[in-house]
Amino acid sequence: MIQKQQLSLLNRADEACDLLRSHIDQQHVVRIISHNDADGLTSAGIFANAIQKAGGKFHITILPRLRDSNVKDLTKSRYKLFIFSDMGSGNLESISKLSGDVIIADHHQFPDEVDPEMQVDYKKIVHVNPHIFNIDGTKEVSGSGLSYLSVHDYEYYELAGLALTGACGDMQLKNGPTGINKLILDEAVEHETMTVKDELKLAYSNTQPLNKAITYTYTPVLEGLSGFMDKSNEFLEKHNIPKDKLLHQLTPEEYETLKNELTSINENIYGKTYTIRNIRRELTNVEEYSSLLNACGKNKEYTAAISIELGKYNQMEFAQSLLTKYSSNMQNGIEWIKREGSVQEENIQYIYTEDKEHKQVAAAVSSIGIELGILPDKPILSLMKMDNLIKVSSRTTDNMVEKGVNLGVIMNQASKNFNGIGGGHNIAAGATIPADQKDNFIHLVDEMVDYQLNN
Ligand SMILES: [Mn+2]
Repeated sequence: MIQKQQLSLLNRADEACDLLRSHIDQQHVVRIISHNDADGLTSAGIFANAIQKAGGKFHITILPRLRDSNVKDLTKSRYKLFIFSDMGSGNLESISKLSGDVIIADHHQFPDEVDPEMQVDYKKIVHVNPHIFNIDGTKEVSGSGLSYLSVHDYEYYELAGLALTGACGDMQLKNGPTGINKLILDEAVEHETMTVKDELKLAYSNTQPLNKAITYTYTPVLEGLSGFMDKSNEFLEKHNIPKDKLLHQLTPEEYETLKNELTSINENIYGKTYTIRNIRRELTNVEEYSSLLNACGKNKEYTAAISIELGKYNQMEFAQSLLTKYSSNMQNGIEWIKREGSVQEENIQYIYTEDKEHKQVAAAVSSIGIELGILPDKPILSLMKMDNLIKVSSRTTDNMVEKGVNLGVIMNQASKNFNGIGGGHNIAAGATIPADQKDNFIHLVDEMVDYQLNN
């Protein structure tokens, strides 16, 4: 059933689609600007696919963050339609100065002082953001979902897979899709472009042999196996399951044994998986697909990501190699955490690195470390040195959020204190600060967490 607020959001997205259609009809090249993570890459991919299918042309730029200066650079260009996806809601003021029409498909919170319905006389701005309609943009819809809604009128239901892949990349499917994500999935199942089935939820199971797939599985954690290649090998050997096979290559008996043994370690390892139909096997599982795109994004290989989304597979092997490299980086990162642990403050903990490969995975590894029980359940900062700046990524658990921790608020306020910038969600947030303020920043964050826990 569609709720009233959801209907308002869908109507807004339909306005975006009408605007897009009118520009495609006039043969205008559409300028797409999107984010460099899996959600942003699928957002761009959805618009690109839709425009291509509708006979139009586009030009994509992928950015790690949208700065007002990026928007300003675009004011010189003569495009008639700009699309900002998975970003843009925080830059409405500068976006309103662009000469062409604008579609913003973003699920991030916009600043309080901004009017999300801002309009300018000489052009159209269609702002598709769930927060305008009091819909939770953290859990119920991602940038890719909003992009999908913004091309929905074209009825390209095969693009729903990208929408769910982006939502997965933004961790919105952890407890199954809800809200708009659920609407998109249900409709895709109805149109037979996606299926939901119960499966072993092993990481990279369509591309990595079982011993690696088991070792690399952290959601959920398989205690004693996740992160331990030697233990995973032993486990498979003991149960007579060939470690070099892919999951789908197992005989029914082997699969049954594996399922029984793994569910006895963690029953959540068997459950709902979301599958895209009529696509290469490597891309069928939304989680695996989002990891692949994420690996492309982390390596700034945006062309590889977008071309794969468009169904051109000449860079597929290359992208796969990036994912393999990324997952072994993750593995090394876990080893690093196991070896060195984190530095303990009273209410928080932190890890610090200057190593290029550790930087890529520090944030992910920090939360896995807590889940594996290697690190204590305290909010964790990953500090990554970049020249004279430090990039901070902070993560915590549902448990700590329930106790009052809100990292988004802390990263925002603490970074401002040292002339940095920051913000995000209660459970995961980030900041950038001057490198020489590292210790002061850690100390302040520690105090702020203390305050949130005790007030
Ligand atoms: Mn996003």
